[in-house]
Amino acid sequence: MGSFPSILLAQNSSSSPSGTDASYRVIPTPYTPQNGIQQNVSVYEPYRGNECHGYRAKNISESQKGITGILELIGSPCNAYGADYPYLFLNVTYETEERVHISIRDLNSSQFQFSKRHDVWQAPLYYASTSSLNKSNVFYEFSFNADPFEFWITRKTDGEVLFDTRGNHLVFEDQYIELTTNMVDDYNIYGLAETIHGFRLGNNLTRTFWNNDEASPLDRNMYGTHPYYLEQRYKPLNSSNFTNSNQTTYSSSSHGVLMLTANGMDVLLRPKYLQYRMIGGVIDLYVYSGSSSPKETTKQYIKSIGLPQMQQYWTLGYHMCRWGYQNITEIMRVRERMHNSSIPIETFWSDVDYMHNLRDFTVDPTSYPRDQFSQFFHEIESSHQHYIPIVDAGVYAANPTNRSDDTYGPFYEGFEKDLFLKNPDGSIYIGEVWPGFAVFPDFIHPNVQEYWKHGIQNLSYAFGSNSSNYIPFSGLWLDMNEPSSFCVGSCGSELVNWNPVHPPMMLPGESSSPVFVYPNISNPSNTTEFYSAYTAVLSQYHATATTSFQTVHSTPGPLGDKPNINHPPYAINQEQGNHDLANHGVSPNATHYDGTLRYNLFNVYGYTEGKVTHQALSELQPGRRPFILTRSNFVGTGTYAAVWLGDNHSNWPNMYFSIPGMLTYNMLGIPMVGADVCGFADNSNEELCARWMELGAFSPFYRNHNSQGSSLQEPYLWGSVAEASRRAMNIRYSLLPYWYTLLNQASSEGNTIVTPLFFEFPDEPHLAEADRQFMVGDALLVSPVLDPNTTKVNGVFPGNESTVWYDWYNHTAIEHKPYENKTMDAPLEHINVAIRGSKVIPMQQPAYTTEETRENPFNLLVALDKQGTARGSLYADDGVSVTPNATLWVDFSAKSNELSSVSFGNYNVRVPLANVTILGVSSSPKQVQFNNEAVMSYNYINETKELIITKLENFTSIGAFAKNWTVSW
Ligand code: MIG
Repeated sequence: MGSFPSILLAQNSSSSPSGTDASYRVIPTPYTPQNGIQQNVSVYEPYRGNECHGYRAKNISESQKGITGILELIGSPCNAYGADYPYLFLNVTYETEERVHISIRDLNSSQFQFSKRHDVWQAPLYYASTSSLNKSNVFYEFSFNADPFEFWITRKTDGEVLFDTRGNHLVFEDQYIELTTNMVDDYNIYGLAETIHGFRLGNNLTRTFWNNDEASPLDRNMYGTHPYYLEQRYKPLNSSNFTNSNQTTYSSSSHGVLMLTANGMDVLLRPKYLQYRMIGGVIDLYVYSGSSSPKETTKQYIKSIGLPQMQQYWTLGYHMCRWGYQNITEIMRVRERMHNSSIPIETFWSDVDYMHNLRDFTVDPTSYPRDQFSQFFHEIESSHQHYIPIVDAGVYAANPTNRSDDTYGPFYEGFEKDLFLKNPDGSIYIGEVWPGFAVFPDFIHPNVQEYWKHGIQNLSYAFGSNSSNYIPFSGLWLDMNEPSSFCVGSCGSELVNWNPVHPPMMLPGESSSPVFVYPNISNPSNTTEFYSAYTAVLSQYHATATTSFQTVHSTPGPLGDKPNINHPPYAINQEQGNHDLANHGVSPNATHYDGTLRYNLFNVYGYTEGKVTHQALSELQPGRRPFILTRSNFVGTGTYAAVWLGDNHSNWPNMYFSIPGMLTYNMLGIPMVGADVCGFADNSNEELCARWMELGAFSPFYRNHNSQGSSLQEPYLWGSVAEASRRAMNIRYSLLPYWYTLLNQASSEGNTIVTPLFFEFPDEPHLAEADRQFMVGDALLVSPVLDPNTTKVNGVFPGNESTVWYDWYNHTAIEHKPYENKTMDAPLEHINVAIRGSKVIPMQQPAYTTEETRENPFNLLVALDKQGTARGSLYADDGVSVTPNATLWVDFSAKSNELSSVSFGNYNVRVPLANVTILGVSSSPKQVQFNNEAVMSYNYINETKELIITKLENFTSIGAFAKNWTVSW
């Protein structure tokens, strides 16, 4: 985005939100510099660590549970990027059979220790130690050399060295910590989110961790932080026992590595090594010894950071969003047109358009009036549809000289209770976001929970609810929570009595001169009626705001002489212009209530907002699974929220990158994830949007979202997009029981919902890089078209020659050879999907909403392998409760011409079973039986070798899985 020279302010006149009659004034001296101070990115500068000689280990004491010792600096301090600690404390703990924790910190604990802040971040890995564990029964071995200190971790079962610092010295300074592990050649690692990159990261990449509001910058830091990678290794096997051609066969193994910190860091991926360069904190390294199955390794990790929450059933439906729906009527019109086009829509979303003056927890009385809203809510509730509004992290900072601002409760309540981030001098940190100057809730403050819940409750009232028990929205969308701020530093401190109406940059849809985006604040806010009087606070604020807020924070600078918090000596490769850490975000010297600098908690702000919002919704709607979509995220966010991949662009590469994006988040414990379908920024087009609606139907979270200023992209706007959407959604909705079972497996076991090919076929090295195809669960292979101007797509069908794949549409077995890149037909409205032989897939007859689909009969798709066997399962419950009264688990198993269904649990789906379709039946059966009773209606199709059994309702009228049954043929 381009920059304006200064902030534009509305004249003190009333103006309409439609924005034609705006006038502007300009803040005389806003804040300089706009983009912070130029930093020279250290990774591109000559390396300063050459004079560092590492540490030597002393006083080592070994026990069955681990190792402790002291590390002593070798030689004189090298002061590469800070001051070296002369002594360190080493603590190696065998935490579980498969996880070892290496902690290295300074002796006096003056460095910030993230892992001590259980008030901020907690996970099962803090509690997992078992007493029977000892050195001999763990799966790994920790070894070290004392002088210089270096360590390596070996997996006992196969001798693989998983982490190895030999030959690399440790640097441990107050603002710079360096730890390096040697890597195997051409290593395969995945994770280290969030960035836009292929799924396999390669060995020529610098990953920077600094949560950042930026639209899809290739390879650069973005909204989330996950300093975890999974490494997959292949070993050639003796090739004597193999039958096909001259290809080698392989075995494989995987392990995982987490560096648990919220501090900024660069991670250098290089051909021979991987290097952590952290600008603060301590070392909390967790190595997971893994497994021959990358799925198991992933479960080890996800279980340790916290299993993802279970989502409500309806969240699997199709979501429609746009920034720029001018009024509620436009949304109601979308509802009508979707319906008229027979394209399902489950959830309507509102971006900031619904807010009054872009302020959190308010609703615009003119364009989103309450009476129309209540009609809207009434209508969508009767049709089982949903609504989700956005909430931004920045809360409007009231103008003390503007009396109409006195009614903005969310600011005054937080001000009174002292809940906003501070400047180092104790004044409130005032940045700038959509509503103008804004303050940022301190989401680790002990009292922030009540405040935030109050805000959400008030939002509910603002939408027209008149009961604390009735919340008309079905979830919340948390945006701008890195948090983003459009200026550098506490730019509002001196200027809080001015009302900026336009951020200091161009907005989407604007050309040379800005359009009027922010209405002037002259109408009394509709928040008036639901906030109690803050009279005392108001006068305090009015009195102090013009004096104490004027402390100068406009130029971010060092906090004393040393350390330099905003401009540390090691400059990480932060993406924003000039690489200034404070650029486009809330600066590192902003301070939490207890004095903790954001510097040390920088990457967890969005995580903590998600956690607090989750708790608030849990209290407001007891027993119901909260649905939260958050942009910024951290290790463990999946416990509280779903994630979308942020601002992408309406182009083909961005559509492709959505696949590695969702695969990566799935292996990081945030399975409910998806990209803005059809693309956010720029204009989408018919072909792209058709392909993307198809692909999106196979993402766990399926939402079309579009930027203000971009042309409309609702799926009914183009014939082919409408048709592609109907077809793909028909598949998605028919698979809802399967998707929901996957959600359950993700939240109970740490499974992935969408799965990379190598997770299912780990012994095929050619799949290590495969990210243009993916699997849904372990039974469906999706091969989307990711390029323009083509009706063909290439894809592989993994497995060996005995693996069978069936085409989703015509049910024929697909001819394929191992390693073959096969070309398939892919007309514009068609997405290729294959079913893996050996799987049973539970389905339901699709309807317009997920709720209506739940009312329809079940079908089973049984895809036999070459031995005539298949397995599958189904999970079902009420779809909303945190702790359902009853649950159902069903195991399906087919062998020797018989399919059995065995149920566990008391939940009754109530609807019957209608059809069972069996693929790979070699010949027409003599008879078909349900529990030994003859079934009359079935059809064997010789060309496709499928047996279609219908009208099973008669046998299952009390509920498809209320009793165990068998079907034989
Ligand atoms: O800086 O609320 O990622 O989904 O539409 C733009 C407006 C702010 C960024 C989000 C995007 C949303 C937009 N927001």
